[in-house]
This record gives sequence, structure tokens and C-alpha cells, in this order.
Amino acid sequence: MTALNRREIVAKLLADRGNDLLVVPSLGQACYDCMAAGDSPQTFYMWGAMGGAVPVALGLAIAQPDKRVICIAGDGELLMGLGALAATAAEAPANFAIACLDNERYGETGQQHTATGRGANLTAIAAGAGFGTAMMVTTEDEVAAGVKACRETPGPVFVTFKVDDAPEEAAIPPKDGAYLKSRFREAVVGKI
Ligand SMILES: Cc1ncc(C[n+]2csc(CCOP(=O)(O)OP(=O)(O)O)c2C)c(N)n1
Ligand SMILES: [Mg+2]
Repeated sequence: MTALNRREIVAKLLADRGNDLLVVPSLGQACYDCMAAGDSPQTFYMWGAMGGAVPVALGLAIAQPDKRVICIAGDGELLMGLGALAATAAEAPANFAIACLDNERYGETGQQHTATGRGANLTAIAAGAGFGTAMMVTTEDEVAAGVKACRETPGPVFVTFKVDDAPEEAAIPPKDGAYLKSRFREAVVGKI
């Protein structure tokens, strides 16, 4: 494993995010990473629905073409919903990026090994699905380019960040699903 730190990657992905960046972190540690970088009503935390973060974020990107949408997803999360990568490439939203935090583990549930530590390459899978930009970031030198691609490159963009498998301290976002939905909706389309 290389020594990239997931919290530092997420802090960079979300730096100076303003009001036009919409973020969908997958369940578990990706949510805590986003919370640790600073809570925002423009973050829609997935408290469950493993495998559902990309479909949710893809629909959001299609519905909000003037806003950048980033799905920050664990490797386990993506492996559970690989078909969503093909659907994303087929829809090809220019405002959409997936940032995979690949620790080669199901970290949230006890560090079980995932297939990415045993040969599966999510960047190659994304490229095969048809993503125009599909990058693998393994060193500090490559981080800035990976972050820039997620924030700015016309999508769909897929970037794997190989991060170390050390669990970080939990930073717990709000848990009330109705509240999270309402505040996100209001932040994106205003009060109804
Ligand atoms: C359908 C389903 N299966 C299993 C789980 C249990 N579960 C919750 S988080 C998680 C691991 C997620 O791994 P990954 O997306 O790689 O995130 P990490 O914690 O490693 O960053 C698992 C197995 C679940 N919530 N839903
Ligand atoms: Mg993982």
C-alpha cells in the first residue's frame, strides 16, 4: 500500500467548494471524511444503500447539469454496484466525477479484503465501461492532477485514489434522513 491519506484527499477534493459543488459520499467512512472536511447542506450523505451512491449521484448530475457533482465512493461500495459505471458512461454527464477512495478493504465493517487488493482495477473497469477520463492516483505527486480532474475535467471522470487502510476517527454527520433530504433539496433548488 502507498501512504495516501483519505482525509487529506477528501479535504482537497472539497476545498473552496462554494455553493455549486454537490457531493454524494458513499456509506461509512466516505461520509465521515466529508464531515471531517466540513459539513455542508450541499453534501448528501448516504447512510446506507451500499452500491447506491453512484446511481443517486448520476441522477443528480443529470438533473443539475449546471452544477458539478462528485460521488466520493469506497472501493467496496463501487464493487457492489459495478453496473452503475456502465450506466454513467452511457449517460455521459459532463458535470460528473467519481472519486474512489480505494483502501482495498471493507473498512467500515472490520477491514475485510476487497477484490481491488487481489487484482481488480476499478480505473480499468471504468475505462472499459467508457469513461473518457479514468485515472489511478498512487503517489502524492499525482494527487493534484486527480483532484483537478474531479473538480474540473469534463465528465464523466473516474479517479481512483489508492489510500492507506488505517481507519480514521469517525466524524458523524447528521443521521436523520428526512432532515438530510430536506436541507439538500433546499440548498439545491430552494424552498418549496
Ligand atoms: C447491502 C449491504 N451489504 C453490506 C453492508 C455492510 N457494510 C457497510 S459499509 C461496508 C464496507 C464498505 O466498504 P467501502 O465502500 O470500501 O468503504 P471503506 O469503509 O473501506 O472506506 C459494508 C460491507 C451494507 N451496509 N449493505
Ligand atoms: Mg474500502
